[in-house]
Amino acid sequence: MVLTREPDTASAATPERGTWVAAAVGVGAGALTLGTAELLAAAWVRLVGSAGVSSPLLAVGGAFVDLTPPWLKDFAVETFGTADKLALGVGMAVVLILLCAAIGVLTLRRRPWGTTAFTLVGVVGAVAVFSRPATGVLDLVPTVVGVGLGAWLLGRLVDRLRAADSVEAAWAQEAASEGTGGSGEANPVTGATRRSVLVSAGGLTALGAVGILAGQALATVGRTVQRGAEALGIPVPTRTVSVPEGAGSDVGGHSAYVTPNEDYYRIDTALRVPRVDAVNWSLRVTGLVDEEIEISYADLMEEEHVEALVTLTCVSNQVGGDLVGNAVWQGWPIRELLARAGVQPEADMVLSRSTDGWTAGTPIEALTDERDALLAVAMNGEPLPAEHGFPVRMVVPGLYGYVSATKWVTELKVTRFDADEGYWTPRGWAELGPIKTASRIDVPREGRGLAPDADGAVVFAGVAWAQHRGIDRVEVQVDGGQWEEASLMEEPSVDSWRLWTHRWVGEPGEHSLAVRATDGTGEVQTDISAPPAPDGASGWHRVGFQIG
Ligand SMILES: Nc1nc2c(c(=O)[nH]1)N[C@H]1C(S)=C(S)[C@@H](COP(=O)(O)O)O[C@H]1N2
Ligand SMILES: [Mo]
Repeated sequence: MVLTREPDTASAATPERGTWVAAAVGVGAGALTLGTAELLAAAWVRLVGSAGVSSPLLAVGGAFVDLTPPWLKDFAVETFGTADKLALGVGMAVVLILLCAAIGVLTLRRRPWGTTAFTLVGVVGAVAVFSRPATGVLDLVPTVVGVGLGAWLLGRLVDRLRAADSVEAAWAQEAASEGTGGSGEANPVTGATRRSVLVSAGGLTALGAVGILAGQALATVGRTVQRGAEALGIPVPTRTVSVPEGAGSDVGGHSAYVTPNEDYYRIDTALRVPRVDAVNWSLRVTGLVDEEIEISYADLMEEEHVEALVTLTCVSNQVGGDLVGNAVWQGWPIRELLARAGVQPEADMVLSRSTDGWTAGTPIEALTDERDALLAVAMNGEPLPAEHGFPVRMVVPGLYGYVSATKWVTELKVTRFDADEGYWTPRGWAELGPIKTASRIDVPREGRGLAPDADGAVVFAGVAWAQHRGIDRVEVQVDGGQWEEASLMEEPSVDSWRLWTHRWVGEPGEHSLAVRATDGTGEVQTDISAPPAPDGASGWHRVGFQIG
């Protein structure tokens, strides 16, 4: 029996079909690699107790997020909003599947090149793991084991495919000369058929997928984060806030004055929400201080807490966007902690760091002046939700989140702007991030109709914010006409947003509406349009709507 391939005499479809099977083999080997690595990584965290990232998927995703240029971050937030992490996951899956398929085909054509390429992709994963904060050599084990297993399987399955291919080619040749069919039988030496190889590849893909999913589930499930908050109890604040009835309106579609925790926007670079145990948490104050200090969660619970109404805003928020939310925060003023450590006169910045290595650079005045810059432990009367920074985060009125609102905070380094920089600064965002005066139309929504009441009137409604300066006036303009002053709801805090409404009588048909605010210093919101990067979007929010 002739077992060498003769592509010219065999049927033309033969090599092409082998190519598809090889692609499937590549995908199967890749899936099994990741399944093994992700499962091992989940177990690894518990076995070794490493604080680093040993999951290659998380590491590559995290490295990608860290390397994302500002225009791409902007595009992602604009296009996917807070689903940007899901979009990243889907994008990574597509790229990996195509890459593995290509490597499978390469292995069929040039075996050593293919397995080398596979290993190289694994090396990229290992480098990503090693680049993550708090990662050590031991964290490489899951990736190395996964890649080793995957590369071996890839080689083996491609060998079986080649054996099956050559015997099928031989049969095709026989069939061509004898005029009878003979395909589908097993290679007498290895027992391999294309079908059996394909089935193996499918099995590996399924097994790998299960491993990946189980790994993710295992890494997040069953880790109680509220431990400590419950054990130690959050103290009653010495100064509480009460939200007056008149801060909100009953206009349908109008933002609630206080944003419920479950509706609060979430923005961070963490691909997996850090699960920090309050009992083991501590915060260190380091750098340009008289004495470095460290406090535990229990220490923090013994201090005098205050409540404050503060609206957080993301610098990535577009004009009219929803990356903004208002909450009652409870915590201990940061200035008291800094005073205890003793800030040296040359310091002008605090670099706050979270468990996952993310940092923010905040001007020291914002943390030491009279404003309610807090080490917050509760949000709207509940311990911080994990995704909003449990057990402790920073909340600083007047500054965008990227320069101030560090979640899962564990270190405050007192330093200087000429010596240190926060996470986003080298990535194209401004060093300083004061929040720009902004206003938004909630009602009507773009393109919607408004039904006039018996008097032919409709009601517009929205929010305006200029944290720590306050909002003094909101005006609306219909169809480019006169600016009309809107009614302002009560303003319990200059650090939070202010709701507004406006009653308007107009003709049925198409209209356009614009809004602008004036802050507490008398400055009118600019109509000069700016994109979010580098220091926050500006311009008036406009919507088109119909009456009737
Ligand atoms: N640890 C950590 N804290 C972080 C971030 C982050 O990526 N990591 N992002 C900041 C940004 S850009 C914003 S806008 C706020 C958002 O806070 P929220 O998710 O509670 O709304 O968190 C800030 N704190
Ligand atoms: Mo942000």
